Amino acid sequence: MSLSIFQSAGRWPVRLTLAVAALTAATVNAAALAPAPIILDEDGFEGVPAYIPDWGAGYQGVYKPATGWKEPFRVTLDKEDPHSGLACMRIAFAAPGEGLIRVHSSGIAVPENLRGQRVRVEAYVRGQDLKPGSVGLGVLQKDAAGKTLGYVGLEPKLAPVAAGEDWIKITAEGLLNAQAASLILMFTAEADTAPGILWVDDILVLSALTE
Ligand SMILES: [Ca+2]
Repeated sequence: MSLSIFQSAGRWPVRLTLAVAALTAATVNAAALAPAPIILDEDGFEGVPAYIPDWGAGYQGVYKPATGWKEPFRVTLDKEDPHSGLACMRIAFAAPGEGLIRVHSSGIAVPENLRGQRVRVEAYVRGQDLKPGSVGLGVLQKDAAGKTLGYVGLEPKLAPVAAGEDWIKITAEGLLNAQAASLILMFTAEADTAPGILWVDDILVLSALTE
């Protein structure tokens, strides 16, 4: 079997053989420059009871578990139309407020060898009645002592949420601070975006050594 493949390959025109060889070399180079990403965290909001234990939320300087808020927003687990599995997170901006609303994950550890390297956060979102540009996903960094090091890319809305009603993937990507020992995923919303709803599912946090 392998002999016949080898024989037929031997009959390929020289130009085609060279093209295949060049393509193979390019693929190998790309693989060398982009090591396989390492999964730091995943969250599909599955297997969670009637609440979302690990997410918190803040408004006007008050931070508490995400499900502890009733006004001006409400965070729940939603089983109506998740991107995958049986559930997703739903953030309903019920009444207009002032300033910013922040709904955030718990801390995600960054191993020492990945600090200062690239990070990529992927999430699936859909929205209803959200003002364009009013909500975005950012990645807040903290050092080993818990001190805030600021957002990746200095941007609280590194991945803006489009206002569409279909599930779409958003990606927040950038270089980590060399001291970043943990990350917090933060959905930041203008409090005056209400009324509107944001759904979130299938979050993936990836890191990769960049040489
Ligand atoms: Ca899910």
